[in-house]
Amino acid sequence: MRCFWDERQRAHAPAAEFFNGALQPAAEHPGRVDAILAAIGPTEAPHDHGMEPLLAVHDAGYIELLRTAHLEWLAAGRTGDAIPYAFPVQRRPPKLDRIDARLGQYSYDTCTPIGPGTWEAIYWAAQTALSALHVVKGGEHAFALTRPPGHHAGRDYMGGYSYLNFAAICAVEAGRRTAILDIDYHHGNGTQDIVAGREDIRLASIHADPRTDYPFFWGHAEESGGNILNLPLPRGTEFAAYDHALAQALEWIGQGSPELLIVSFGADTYAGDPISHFSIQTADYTRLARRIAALGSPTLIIMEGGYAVEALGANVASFVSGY
Ligand code: OKP
Ligand code: ZN
Repeated sequence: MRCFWDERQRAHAPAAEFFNGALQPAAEHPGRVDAILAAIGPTEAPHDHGMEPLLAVHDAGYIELLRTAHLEWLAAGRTGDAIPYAFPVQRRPPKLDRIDARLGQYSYDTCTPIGPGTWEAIYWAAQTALSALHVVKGGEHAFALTRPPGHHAGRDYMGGYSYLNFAAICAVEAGRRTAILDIDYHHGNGTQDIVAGREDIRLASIHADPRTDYPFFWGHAEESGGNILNLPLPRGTEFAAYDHALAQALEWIGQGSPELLIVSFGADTYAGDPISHFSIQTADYTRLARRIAALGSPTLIIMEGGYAVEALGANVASFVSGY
């Protein structure tokens, strides 16, 4: 399988994330990709497809914030990464200039810091995904090694370590009947918000029940309907139950006869993941990938989460080998 990666994605290197009432070492760090690169073999560098595909999905004001927030943060006399702390829950924020207000307006959590290299990393991650998409439009499968993840980012918000929604950007750019299968441990709320109601894109997601797990406010079974299918599973879920949900998701996806499949792949369903609670084993990823491959659609695999760095390379290689 052709694999795409760009070194500039390393430029996003958050020092810490605010979680459980304290600053913690960031779970999403550049070391994750070293493990994956060592396991998957040679990669290709992306072409630059420019801003247009990004602006087809994301709000221009939000993109402007992503590009400039860290400079404004420094200009305000701050050090370190920009982190929001106040959020406009009244949903009609006045137009404000202060950097803290702007950060809050375009985000929903405190675990998604913007550092000096964040824009460069996410821009090239998007280009990595778009370059892999190009190959898939030609009928082959491809893997886009993207980081930080993207599936929590909405049209005009960041959150969950995500800033640009690579899966949604590629689904919209594809211009075909496209299915997105999100198998990260966490519900892909950003993808759901972006694609909900679209005739040309369906989204099936298998994830931890949001009654117990992040992102809490999205991903409940009752949100299914139209082009969205949510299959939440309890903490502790093992291969058999997961595989059953996957069969359901694939049957529903197949009913839409997709010309192209995008897999938002998170290896954080792994039993040893430090921030997640499913029980998938390394060898299971090959079986899951085989089942997905049997759908028969050219597939773009986009990397989302996966934080057990010591097993991450083996888990990703196991999944990719199933294709
Ligand atoms: C991103 B992706 C734990 C904080 C948990 C954020 C989870 C983001 C997951 N240190 N909150 O879906 O893997
Ligand atoms: Zn995740």
